[in-house]
Amino acid sequence: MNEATAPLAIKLYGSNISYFTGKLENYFRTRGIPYTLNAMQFPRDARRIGREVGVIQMPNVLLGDGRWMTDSSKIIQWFEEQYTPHPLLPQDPVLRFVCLLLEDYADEWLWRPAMHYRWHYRKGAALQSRHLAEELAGEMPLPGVLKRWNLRRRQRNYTTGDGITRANIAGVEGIYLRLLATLENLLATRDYMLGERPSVADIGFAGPFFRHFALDPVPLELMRERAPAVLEWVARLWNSPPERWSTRSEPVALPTDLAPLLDDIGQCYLPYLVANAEAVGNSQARFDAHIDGVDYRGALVSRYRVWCLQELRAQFQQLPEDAQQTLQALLQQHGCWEPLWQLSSLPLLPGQEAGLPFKAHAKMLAVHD
Ligand SMILES: N[C@@H](CCC(=O)N[C@@H](CS)C(=O)NCC(=O)O)C(=O)O
Repeated sequence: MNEATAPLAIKLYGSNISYFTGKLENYFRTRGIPYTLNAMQFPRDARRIGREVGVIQMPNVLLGDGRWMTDSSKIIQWFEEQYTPHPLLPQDPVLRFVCLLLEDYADEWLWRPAMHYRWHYRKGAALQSRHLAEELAGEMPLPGVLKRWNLRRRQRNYTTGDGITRANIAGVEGIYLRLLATLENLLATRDYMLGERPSVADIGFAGPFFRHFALDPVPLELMRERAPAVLEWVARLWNSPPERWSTRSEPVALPTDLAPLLDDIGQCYLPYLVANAEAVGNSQARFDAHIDGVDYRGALVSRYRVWCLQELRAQFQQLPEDAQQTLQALLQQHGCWEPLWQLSSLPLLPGQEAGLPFKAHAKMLAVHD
């Protein structure tokens, strides 16, 4: 597909403060793909879209030909394959895999500090519960105060329900503070994470950064104080149509200053994915995990994240042998190799991902009861 035959009239359904809606908006803008954002109304749109795609989550895309899509990562991969100009996945197979790994880490591991900062602190929770009540639940015949209260209560699934307790708050916030230092270091010297062109790695990080850390009062203040280059990158990415970057050269090698991110993936994110998959395999609803000195207690299991681990393995296995060898050495160097393959089999639901991005399995929500 080229520009002339691109599925125009793309409608995006979601919220203008949602993590994954923000990720996909950054993708469409950076790729130069026109879309309109529609606030997904509850319960009207949510029920209808849920019937179309199999789960109620956001964002969802309605293509000009009437097809519905869900899951930001698979939607992005679909557009990367279908819509050729100005790709955001590098040609080089090693860089491509690292991009997908960074995207997945941003989607699933940075979700926890992002939810924590939004819903734990009264400042953020009051502001954003009011925003969501007005944006998405305007048609619900309930008093505003009740809508806001319900929202704040429900979003605790994403904080206390995700294993965050008083005892580990410092650990959760440490993830963000370390990340700010790492990103400040690399974005002070270049425009985007891999170099002078944006990639799917930047898009992945836009979920937590554009829609949470640079929007919610507590993490925004920390970013303003400690990481002005990161704040500048958040805005730059939002204003990065292809004309801005498409004549610049693609990165040819992985920048060495990404090392702390890969170390964090090896030390924290992949061990968490392994603990989650073990818990799903044992039919647990919740699990405890000790990750990098931090105890998470009673975190809800996620079927979706079992599939994330499988997806990383599958992406690796599809690569040519020489790229696999180079990657294996890199992943070993950062402690990612062992947890990636630690479990001999993964407790996947049959056909869990087969229908994406057009149909999702009902149990594929990022975090569920
Ligand atoms: N893997 C999905 C995750 C989507 C997701 O979890 N979106 C959140 C909002 S940012 C959601 O709709 N959660 C369901 C809920 O809160 O009930 C994606 O990449 O699109």
